[in-house]
Amino acid sequence: MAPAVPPAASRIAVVTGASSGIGAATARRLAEAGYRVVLTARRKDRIEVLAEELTAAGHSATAYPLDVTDRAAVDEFATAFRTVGVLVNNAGGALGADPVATGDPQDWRTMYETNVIGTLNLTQALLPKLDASGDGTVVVVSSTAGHATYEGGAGYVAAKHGAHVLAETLRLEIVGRPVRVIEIAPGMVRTEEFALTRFGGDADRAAKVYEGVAEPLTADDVADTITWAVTRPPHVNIDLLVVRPRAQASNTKVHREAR
Ligand code: 8X3
Repeated sequence: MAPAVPPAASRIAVVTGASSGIGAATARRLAEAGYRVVLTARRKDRIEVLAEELTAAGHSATAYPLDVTDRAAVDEFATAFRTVGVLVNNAGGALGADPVATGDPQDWRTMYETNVIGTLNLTQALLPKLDASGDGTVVVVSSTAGHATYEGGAGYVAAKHGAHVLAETLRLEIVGRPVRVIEIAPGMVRTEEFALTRFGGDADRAAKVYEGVAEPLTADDVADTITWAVTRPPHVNIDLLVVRPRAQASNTKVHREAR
């Protein structure tokens, strides 16, 4: 007989990149679903404010400043837990939209480090704790950029393909163990930082990404999707969920209203 699965209230959910956007929205949703959320990100002040807000609302939330690319720090972080129910690998992002011919190799490296190695670090460090929970879930927040390319996607597309393959390979390798691997691949999501970071703080360029798009997804739309997938019964594994706004048919086919 399968071991009894503890209720969400006794389960820990670790969310990386929880300082803003999809990560912060996911931490909020999982806390509301009853998980004890652990918010991690490099920006201590932001996760502390969110943890305080969630705690004041009666949820269980703690902040733990962490750079997912720092393996020693990740290993130290992992020692804080006996079991972990859910790991949401959300930290990552895009830098630049240059063609392959002229893209900055340092940007490529940074994107690989955050989107792929960061996910690898957390997943390796917490896998024994997810196993120990008797019903663990690893979520990889990849992107539609991990499933098809587009001009100018370059280093980001390459890194997100890496994150996708990590999820797919891990699922094959740990089948039979009590850990699910869920990949959520969002398309166009309008967050306060994603496009701004990609374009080095150029607000006009960032705004153009969403220009004329009636309703890009919000961070909360994706958080809702993640929370839905995570809260399915333990035997149900949502392998891969692609979520886009209605106005986006593919990475390159987007309906934009004329102004
Ligand atoms: C974000 C989707 O289209 O900007 O992960 O690559 S896209």
